Amino acid sequence: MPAPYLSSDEIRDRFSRAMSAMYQAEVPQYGALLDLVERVNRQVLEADPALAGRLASQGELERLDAERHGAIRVGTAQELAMLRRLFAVMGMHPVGYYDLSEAGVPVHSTAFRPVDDAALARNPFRIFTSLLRLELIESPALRERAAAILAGRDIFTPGCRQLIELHEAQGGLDEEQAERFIGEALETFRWHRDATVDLDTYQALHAEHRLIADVVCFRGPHINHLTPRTLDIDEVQRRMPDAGMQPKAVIEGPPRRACPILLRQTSFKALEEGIRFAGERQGTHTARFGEIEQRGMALTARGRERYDSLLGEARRRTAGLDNEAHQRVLEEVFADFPDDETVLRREGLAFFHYRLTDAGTGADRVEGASLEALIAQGLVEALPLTYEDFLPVSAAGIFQSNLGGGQNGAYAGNANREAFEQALGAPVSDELALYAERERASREAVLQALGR
Ligand code: OOG
Ligand code: NI
Repeated sequence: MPAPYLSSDEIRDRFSRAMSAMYQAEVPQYGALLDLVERVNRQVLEADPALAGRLASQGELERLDAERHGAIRVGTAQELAMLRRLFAVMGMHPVGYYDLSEAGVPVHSTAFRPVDDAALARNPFRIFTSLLRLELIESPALRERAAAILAGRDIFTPGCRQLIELHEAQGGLDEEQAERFIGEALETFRWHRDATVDLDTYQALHAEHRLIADVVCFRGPHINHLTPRTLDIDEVQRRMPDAGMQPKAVIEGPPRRACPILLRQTSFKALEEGIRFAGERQGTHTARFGEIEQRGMALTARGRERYDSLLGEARRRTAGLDNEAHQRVLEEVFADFPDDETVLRREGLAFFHYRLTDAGTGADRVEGASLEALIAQGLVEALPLTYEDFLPVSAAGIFQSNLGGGQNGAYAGNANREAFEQALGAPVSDELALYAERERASREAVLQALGR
């Protein structure tokens, strides 16, 4: 009998742990961030037994500090398309299109992530993946130089390519193959102290944009950060300096709220690291950092529109403010956004998962009652769906805090989802449609269970 295949969830789970171990060994300060997050999470749970109970009942406690995402940047369509096949082995599929040119960064991006309820519950690990847009480089000579350097590298090991093909051919990987795949795939994300170019070339590309140098001058798309989940992002931000980390100036995203929405993020700034360049002259490169995130509920198109407009209003008033003042302005502006689960649901601002309560599970058929009535009767409960994606304005803030503030307004207005999908070799899923479908399926299931 052939050996059974591992589930893609299992492979993703093992891969994310292996990636975490590799990154902690490569960037000791990231290990210090994990320790700080762990301490703060423990204190939050001690101070809030109700929260601890809720997380325990959702099976969240064991893997609280496990990474929720990482990020890489690649240089060519071929690299991106192969990554799509690599991530598919782990049940991670491209969701969403993010145009960062608007924020002065010459990339566009997607998130490779699990999509269904069970896979997300098992391990929601995702990778924010950006494709460099050489076409936005103004100088034809520099553009051609960069393209030629990229054409000369292969970011995948031969073993990795073989195992991806094997997975596609047989529909899975057994234990031994999966372990080999994880080891080979990890090589793509490893840091290389040796640049593939000399310092002059690096500096010429860096002068156009640091990100271009980061993508073009190395053998592979080193993982540039990993991001654990914190239960109190404000506290971790406050304590970072004492733990020897320099936090970015402000926490990105919405303010602290009773009903958290979307995603709040902050990071410690990228470290300057010594690089061995070809030739005599040597130098450094600044790319790798550590980030933390706190996720809230996914918003509907209507909720998101409100969020974007309030965030825009707040940003007109927060330029140059420190984090405390920044958060105060956000809180003031977001006072207009409902902060009550029932209101958010009734006004169609957020997505929910419906499930039977214990009373609902034991109940007889209920004729003709609306979902609202079933909730009022205590037979059905609505739990907010967690936001699983990213926020372009926040992502731009993270990019910029690690790029020495360098910006280029000339890149703006260049969204090109079609070109991205063509490079990827597949369409990206619409994140809102995914949440809507999960909500719809849960609503159907409870209505059907109650015999309507
Ligand atoms: C990705 C920055 C975006 C996030 O969490 O929004 C990101 C990068 O720097 O490559 O990771
Ligand atoms: Ni990130």
